[in-house]
Amino acid sequence: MINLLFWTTSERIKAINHNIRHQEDHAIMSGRFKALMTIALIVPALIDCAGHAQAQSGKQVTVYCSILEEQCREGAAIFEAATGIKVTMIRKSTGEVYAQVRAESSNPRGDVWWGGPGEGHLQAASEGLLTPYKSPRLDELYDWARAYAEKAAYQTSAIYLGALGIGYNTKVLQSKKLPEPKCWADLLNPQFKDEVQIADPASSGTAYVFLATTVQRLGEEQGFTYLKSFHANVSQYTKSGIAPVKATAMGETAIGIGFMHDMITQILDGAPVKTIAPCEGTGYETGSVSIIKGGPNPDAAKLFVDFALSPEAQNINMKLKIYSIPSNKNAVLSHDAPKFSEIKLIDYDTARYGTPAERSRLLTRFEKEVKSLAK
Ligand code: S7P
Repeated sequence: MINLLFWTTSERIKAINHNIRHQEDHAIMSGRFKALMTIALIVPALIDCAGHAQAQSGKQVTVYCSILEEQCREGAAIFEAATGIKVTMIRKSTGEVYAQVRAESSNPRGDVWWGGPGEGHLQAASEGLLTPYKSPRLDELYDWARAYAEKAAYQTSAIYLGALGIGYNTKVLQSKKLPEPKCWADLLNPQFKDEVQIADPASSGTAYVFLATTVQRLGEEQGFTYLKSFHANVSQYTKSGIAPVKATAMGETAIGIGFMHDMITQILDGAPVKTIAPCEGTGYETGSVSIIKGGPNPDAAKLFVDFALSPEAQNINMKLKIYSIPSNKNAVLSHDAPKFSEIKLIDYDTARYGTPAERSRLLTRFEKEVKSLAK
């Protein structure tokens, strides 16, 4: 078992907010400067990678990808072009990748696990399913991200942060004469019966962050009381965390629970969606990248982790308008990213809720006591 004890929670929040204020200041750069900076950062790095493309050709790497499909595809294309290493990219939700890595542990097929909230990665680390790797890129990361890797004994590293929030479709609420929710407590309003979508925490890292946020906010017993009432308003538990966000944008559900940056992507695409950080405070994810122990291509896996920690990989989000908070100091942070310094965060404890004892137990309890309830 590795020691995953972090700083005290208030130190952690202070460090995150300090770094993020700094990151947000960076976001005030003019568009032109940002564009120049992106070019200045990407071109030399790609030339550098291309230098060893020859040496790497014929090699391959299998990546289990728990960020969004479009991010996975874009990342594979950039990495292949820069290194000559063929990428087999398989997109699955965080809980599904955890289960697959565990099931394949006697004969691992995957090399890298890219993205998704950290709890699944930390559980895999504790169960000896990952290989420690101290990437040279760690020096480029913000303090919160370096501390995360160090405390995880380098079995996983942080690539982004994302705040959990509520999203709602303003047109649907208006047409059904429903109030705009502002707090987690509002979601228990019987008027919202079957109007809320969230993913299943067993498959989705996003929904597990919601489960862990709820029990940290209210204490476990009261948290489960909340979840049971909330269940009455849930129309369906989807497999992936992004599905409720997309359903909200399409007007298929009035309310969706997801990461605020993913709601913002829909808003920027013109969907009639608003997103809020609930008034009681909210939890957040530490998006992670890890090397799978015993994977068939350990050298290529290291190169892929170096890539995932680089500004080039983290700037893919600028193109796709997916504004999670990058861990690399040289990655660009958009004006449109949720302002972490303005969000009321709870003392969210990724390390504790990523232990096998907590994660497996909470998921089993959720399955038995909440999902099994009649509607
Ligand atoms: O990068 C965007 C993002 O939303 O992709 C990940 C993904 O939604 C996690 O999927 P599951 O909930 O289905 O596991 C997030 O970590 C990340 O914020």
